[in-house]
Amino acid sequence: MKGKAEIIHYIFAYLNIKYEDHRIEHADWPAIKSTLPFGKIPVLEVDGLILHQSLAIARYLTKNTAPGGSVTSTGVLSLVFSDIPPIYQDDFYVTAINAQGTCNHTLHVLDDRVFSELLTCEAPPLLQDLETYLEDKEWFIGNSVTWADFYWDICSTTLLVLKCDMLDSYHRLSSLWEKVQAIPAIAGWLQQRPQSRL
Ligand SMILES: N[C@@H](CCC(=O)N[C@@H](CS)C(=O)NCC(=O)O)C(=O)O
Repeated sequence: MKGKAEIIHYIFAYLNIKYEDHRIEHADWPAIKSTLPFGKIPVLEVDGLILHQSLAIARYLTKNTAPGGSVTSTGVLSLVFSDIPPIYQDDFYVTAINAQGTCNHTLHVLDDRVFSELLTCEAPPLLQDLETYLEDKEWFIGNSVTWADFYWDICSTTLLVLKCDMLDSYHRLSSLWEKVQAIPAIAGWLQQRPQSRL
């Protein structure tokens, strides 16, 4: 599984932006959490300003760049980012981490029934919509990769950890996932990224 920061790592890798990556040890987290806006990571410090919320940071970093997509893609971006996030929402995500036994969160834990309903009832129609939308296009939006494709790739990685046959019926989405991972800058990041469970 990959955490909320992963989209930012993909964008940094693709745009070849140099950055300092500060990972937090579990024991240090409570003290750091209280200093952060909304008590969550990732945050990105730019010229002394602390930016937070992973997708807002992604939009900021890709503004006016090719992986940001074009203005006319706004509708499509909202499709991707309104429909997929239910699979990747904060509450769902925390539950998923708990299910994996990787974390000790006690807040916002959904029960197993809600979790499995999300995976088995809510996710398939969303995936089918995305599969249909993708049609025979190479990328979700326009003629080149955008961060919508990166985001899809990261969502897929997590979905497959949670349910390994999750994408079996969605061949276009599966091949998009593979295509993103084959982009040299992304492949390079996948090889060099820390081997963490998140
Ligand atoms: N809405 C935030 C949520 C970020 C989030 O859930 N971060 C998790 C790690 S991936 C976190 O900080 N968990 C620790 C905690 O809640 O104490 C975003 O999208 O950036």
